[in-house]
Amino acid sequence: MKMNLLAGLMMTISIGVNVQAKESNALQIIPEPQKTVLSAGQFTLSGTTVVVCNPSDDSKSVGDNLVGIIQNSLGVECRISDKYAPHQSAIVLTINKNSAANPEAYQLKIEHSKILISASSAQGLFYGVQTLRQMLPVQKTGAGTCSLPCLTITDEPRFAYRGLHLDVSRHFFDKAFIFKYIDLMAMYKFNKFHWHLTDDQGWRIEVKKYPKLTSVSSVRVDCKGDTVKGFYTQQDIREVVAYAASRYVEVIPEIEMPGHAQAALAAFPALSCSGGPFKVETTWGVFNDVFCAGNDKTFDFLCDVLDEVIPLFPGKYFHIGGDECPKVRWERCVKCQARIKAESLKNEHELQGYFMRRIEKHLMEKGKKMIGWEEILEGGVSKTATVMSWTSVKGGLKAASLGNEVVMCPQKECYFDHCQGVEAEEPPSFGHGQFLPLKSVYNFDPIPAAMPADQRKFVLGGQANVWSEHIPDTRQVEYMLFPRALAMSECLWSDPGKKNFERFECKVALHTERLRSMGVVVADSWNRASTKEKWEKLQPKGL
Ligand code: TNX
Repeated sequence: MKMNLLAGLMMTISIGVNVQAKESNALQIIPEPQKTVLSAGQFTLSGTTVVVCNPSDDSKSVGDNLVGIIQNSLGVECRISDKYAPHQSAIVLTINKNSAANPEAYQLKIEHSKILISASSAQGLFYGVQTLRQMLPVQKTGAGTCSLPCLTITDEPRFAYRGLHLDVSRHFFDKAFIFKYIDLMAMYKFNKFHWHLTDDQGWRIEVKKYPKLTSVSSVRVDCKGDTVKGFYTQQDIREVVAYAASRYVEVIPEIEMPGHAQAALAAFPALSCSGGPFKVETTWGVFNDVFCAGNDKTFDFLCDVLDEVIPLFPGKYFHIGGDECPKVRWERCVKCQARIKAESLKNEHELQGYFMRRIEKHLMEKGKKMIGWEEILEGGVSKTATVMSWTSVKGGLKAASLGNEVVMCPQKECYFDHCQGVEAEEPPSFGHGQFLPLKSVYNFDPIPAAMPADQRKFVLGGQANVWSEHIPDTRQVEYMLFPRALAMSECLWSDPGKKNFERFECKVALHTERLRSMGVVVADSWNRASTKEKWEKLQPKGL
């Protein structure tokens, strides 16, 4: 009898837990945590809950962030305290400075009367808070209270580099949107914002020494006669960088060279091989007029630009582009040919190598690590450069075999300007026939199966790229980003062994609701029969 009672009791607990689990947001975290152990009971979060942190370390700023999140969700303002009183309803934030754990790792423990979030750094603590945030009600309730199931989450990222990119050259998105972008990134534990600031169609960053870069290079009149313009002042940039830093996001600026430079050449035609004239480009593609590699004035100009831009970005990396640089002008340029001779280079590809290495030297003198698109492998790359592999994973495989660090963003899985459903049912996107549905993103692994085990350590992580040729406004950026960014965040953070697309789809439905309630546009394309059918059709048939 006694045994039966106990068994019955156990069953009630386990049914209780299951029912609770099914209904709870707590088990629908994106990116999926490494380990979640559910236990019986629940914690009630309310206005009387105290957020406990140590005023003498960075837990205080994370605590302030948490108070804001709770206020926003439940409509109550929790008090911050530096002392924990037993039996008080509390969320205790602790930084264990002496711990050798990954600074991005955290533990989140929900008990009956308190929640404990601990990490070895404020960044880890911040991620614990982001996880807790996803457990709060999806809609702002203003109810003043909510229940959370008792559990323990032990979590850390798979990759240190978890990037999202945004092209602000082809279309310009203002500072307010960049803040929103960074907020959304942080919510899903991305930590690198690759800001594509210059290209043929627009230069978007103020350089005081060269005011024409903004007065001329940031303005174009498109084929419909509409003016597309905009740039960030240095003050704007400082604000964005500080905002990102408070959310543990490093901003990586990109200044494109030697190709994709026509906007700059429109203002400074003397830095090209032919001397111009040029206009800020109004169509899309790859253009032949690039910076002249034989003219020392090109390097003087670029180093001046870098010298002004570098101090605005305290992060480790600086992106110098390097992609899609046609060599036709260099082939016919007296100065470029003289440079090839003087430097004993074999051809124009080696001239590109010379260009990149000369710029890298300057960056290194200023304490920056150069990162560039895979074409920087052309004509010899230095060991210290980081390579972004974009046309496929091949560039990344080659870079890793040379011992260079790699960020994987192969277009087949990481180009969010590509169509996410059947083309006729989607807004205009890049190219024709490009198809990148949610499921393909979800199946992305930054470590290709073909990569030898001893080279895998060179893969820092991955990134999704949002090129904006066909993205005229911020609503469209959000549409292209979500829900695919959710899949990318799992690819970069979570254990690939635990991937399960059906489970992920359920989470996406919940997160769609949450994001929409925050005013974010989220595409439904993944959930259409036509998208699923197209995806199935494209799968290789079994043997
Ligand atoms: C290739 S990726 C480019 C961009 C385009 C993009 C469109 C890369 C390094 N270059 O200039 O915007 O394709 O998908």
